[in-house]
Amino acid sequence: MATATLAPTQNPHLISWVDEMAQMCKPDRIYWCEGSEEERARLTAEAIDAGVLLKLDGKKRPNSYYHRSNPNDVARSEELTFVCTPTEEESGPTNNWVEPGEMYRRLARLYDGAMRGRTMYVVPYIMGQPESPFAKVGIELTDSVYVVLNIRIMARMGKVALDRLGASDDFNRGLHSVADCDPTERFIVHFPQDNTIWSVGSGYGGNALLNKKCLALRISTYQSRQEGWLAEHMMLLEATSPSGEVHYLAGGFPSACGKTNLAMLIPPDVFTGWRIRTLGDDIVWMRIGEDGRLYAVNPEAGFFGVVPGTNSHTNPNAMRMLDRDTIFTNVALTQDGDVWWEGKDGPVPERLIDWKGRPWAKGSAEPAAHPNSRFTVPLSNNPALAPAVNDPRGVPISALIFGGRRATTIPLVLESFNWAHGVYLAGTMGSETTAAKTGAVGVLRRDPMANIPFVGYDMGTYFGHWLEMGARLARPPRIFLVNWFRKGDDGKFVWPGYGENMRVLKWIFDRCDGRAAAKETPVGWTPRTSDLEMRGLPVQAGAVEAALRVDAAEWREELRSHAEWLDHLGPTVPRSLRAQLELLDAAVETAAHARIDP
Ligand code: OXD
Ligand code: MN
Repeated sequence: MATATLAPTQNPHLISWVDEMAQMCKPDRIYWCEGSEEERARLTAEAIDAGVLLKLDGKKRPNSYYHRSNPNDVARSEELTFVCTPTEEESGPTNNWVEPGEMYRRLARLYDGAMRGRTMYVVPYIMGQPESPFAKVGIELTDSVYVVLNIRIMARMGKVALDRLGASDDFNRGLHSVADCDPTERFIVHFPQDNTIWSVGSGYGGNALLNKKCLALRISTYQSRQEGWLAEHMMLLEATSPSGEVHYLAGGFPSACGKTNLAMLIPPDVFTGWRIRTLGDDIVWMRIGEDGRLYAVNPEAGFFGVVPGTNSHTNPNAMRMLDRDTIFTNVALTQDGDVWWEGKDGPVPERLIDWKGRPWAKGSAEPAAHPNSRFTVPLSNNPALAPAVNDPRGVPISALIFGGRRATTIPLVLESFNWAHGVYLAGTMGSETTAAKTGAVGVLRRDPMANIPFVGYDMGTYFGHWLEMGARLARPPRIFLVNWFRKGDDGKFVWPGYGENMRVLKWIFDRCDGRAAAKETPVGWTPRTSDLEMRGLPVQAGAVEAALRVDAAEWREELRSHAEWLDHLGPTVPRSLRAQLELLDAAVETAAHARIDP
C-alpha cells in the first residue's frame, strides 16, 4: 500500500480514479500538489537532492535551475504519438491509431508497477483563467518531479484547480510515467472520447507536460469541433499604433519557427510610437463572441521556448525574461554556475559542460546546447506582457497569420482573397522540419495551420470545421500567409527577419483598417515595396522584391504538390477547398501563358 498525503478534495470521481491508477502503477507514495510557494521550494529542494535539478548561481540568475534529460529524450516523438478514437476514420490519415481497448491493454502492461520505489504526484491544474468560460481542468498523475515543477509554471496548478472542479466529473485524466525512459517502450496516447491521456517512457516537455500539447491541443481540438470553437498552435500578440489603435493578431507557425520571437517583437527605431505586447507564444483557444468576432485566449501561464538563437538582437525581451525564475533544459553549463547556448550574446566561452554533461571546448564540432534545448518561465516575467492576457473573455482577433520555413515560392506576405481561400492557404501550408520533433531536419512537410502534430481528429474534417467557423463569424479576421525564410540564389535569407518583421505586421495592421494598398496576384494580395515602410531597412529594395515575388513556375509546382496533399487527406477534404485549388491552378496557368510576371 502506498503512503499518501491527505486528498484535499472529496470529489469521488477524482479519488476513485487516482486509486485505480495507483493500483496499476504501484507507487511507494502518493502526493497531492496544492500549488503553494512553500511546496515549490520543498519540491525543488527534493529535485536538487535527487540530481534532477541543479541550482544556477543565485546572483547571476536568481531562482533558476538546470535540468539535463536522458539524451534519447530531447524532443516530441510524433511517431510514438497516437490518437485512439473509437474508429480509425475519426483519427484520420495524419494521426497514428490503434483500437482504444487494445491500446489501453498494451499500455497497462507498461504501467504495471512502473512507479515502484517512486512518488506518484497528483497535479491538478487549470488551462485558462480560473473564472473564464474557456477554462479546462486537468489532473496529471506523474512520477516526475521535473514535470510537476514545469506544470507549476505552465498552468495554474494546485488548490485553485480543485476549487474550480468541485464535485464534477468533467476533468482531463492524464497519466504519466517516465518508467525506464526506453524509446522502444515510449507512447503518448490520447483517448479523446474519454478525455484521457496516457503517456509513458518520456520526460520531455511536449510528451510529458500533458496540459500542453496533449490536452490544450490534441484533446481540445477534438472537443472544440464538437462544441464549435478552435484550439490552435498559435502565438498571440497585441499591436498598438502611435495614435493608440489596437489590433490583436494570432499566428500559427510550426515548432521552432519564431512564434516566441514574433510575439515579443521590438519594432525598429523608425516605428516611433508603435508597440507590440505579448499574450502568448504557443497555444490559442478561440470562440465566437456575441458581436460575431473571434475572441482568443492563451490558456497557458508560462513559456516553454527554444533557447538556442535567443539573444539581444533576436529577442531582447526574452533575454530579460530569462534573467530569473527559469528552468533551463539541455543547454550548456558555464564554469561559474550559469548557462550558455549557441547564439547567446558575447564571446563563446573557452570551456563548458555540454548538454550531455561532458567537458566541451570552444571550436568543438558538436553544439554545447541541444538545438531543441528549452526554457520554462512564467508569463509574468515577460517585460512586454499585454494586460489583456488576464481578461477571461479573451481578445478580439483582427488577423490570423500563418507561416512556415520555405526557401522558395511563398512570398514574404500574402493576404487571402477571403476566408475559404485563407483556410486553403493555411491548410496546404508547408514547412521545413526543425529539431523540435525527432527525425530529419530540413525536410518539407505539409503542416496545415502549423497544427499537424496536434489535431486530434481527421484533418479533412478539421478543414470543414474551419470553414463552418468562418460562416458563423459576422466579422471574420483577415487571413495572411507569411514567410520569413525565403532564400536567394546564394542560399542566404533574403529578408532580415526578427524586429524587421514589424514592417509586415504594420502592413497587416493597416490592411485590417482598410488603409494599406496591395497588388492582386493569381494567388492572393501582396504589398508592393512602396506599400511597406522601407525607411531604415538594412537590405536593398531588390531583396524585398525578391522576398515578395510570386513566381508562376514555382506556384505550378506548389499547386501540384497541394493536389497530392489533398488526395492524401482523402474524401473528407471539403469540396470548397478542392474548388480553391482549381481556381488557383487556372489563375496561375493564365498568368504563365500571358508570360507576364504575376
Ligand atoms: C513546442 C513544440 O514545444 O511545438 O511548443 O514542440
Ligand atoms: Mn509549439
